[in-house]
Amino acid sequence: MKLYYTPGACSMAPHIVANEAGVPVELVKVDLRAKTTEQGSNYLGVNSRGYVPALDIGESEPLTEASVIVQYLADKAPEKGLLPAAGTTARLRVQQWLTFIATELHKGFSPLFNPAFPEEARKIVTDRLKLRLADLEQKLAGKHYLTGDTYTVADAYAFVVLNWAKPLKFDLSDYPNIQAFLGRIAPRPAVQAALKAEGLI
Ligand SMILES: N[C@@H](CCC(=O)N[C@@H](CS)C(=O)NCC(=O)O)C(=O)O
Repeated sequence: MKLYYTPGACSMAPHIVANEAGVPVELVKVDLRAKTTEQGSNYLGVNSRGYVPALDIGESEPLTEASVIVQYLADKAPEKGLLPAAGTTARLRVQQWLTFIATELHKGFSPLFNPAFPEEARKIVTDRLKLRLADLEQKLAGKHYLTGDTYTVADAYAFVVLNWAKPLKFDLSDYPNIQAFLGRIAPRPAVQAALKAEGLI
């Protein structure tokens, strides 16, 4: 299975989950500006939306959307416990977090990477993001991971997105629970292997 990724992007969430699940993926690096793969082919031919991640699952259309790809990969190795079984409330809780991360955190942080994003808008987006982070901070109190004591695909996705605070110089010092959460996930071998493979450490 080919996983189309860009170093440090949200595609690192499925990369980490593939490592955690022990599902082998062939990494294909994408240049998001040029919309080309490292082999020089047109990435728009893979994903017409031009964004990563995309996972080639042997069908005519690749699987897209980080929050969905991580579930697909986790379901390949249910014994790893990265995602509760379908039909359970526990699974819905993980999906609730995945949607929160995708729509509130991921899309909250991503415009801040755009140097052309106007300063006024930057403040509005940052203020909203801080509200979400304050809520997350509370929800993490007394917990190891988002849903409790068990590490799931949602934690991997949250780790990747919250880690963007570093390159964005977004101060997380008001959020000690979030910092501790990141500190718990970073040393995981699957995370370290993904960071290494993407050339980030
Ligand atoms: N809805 C997609 C969004 C993915 C996304 O925003 N990917 C970013 C990298 S983190 C990207 O490829 N941006 C380049 C672009 O949109 O052209 C998802 O949830 O996976």
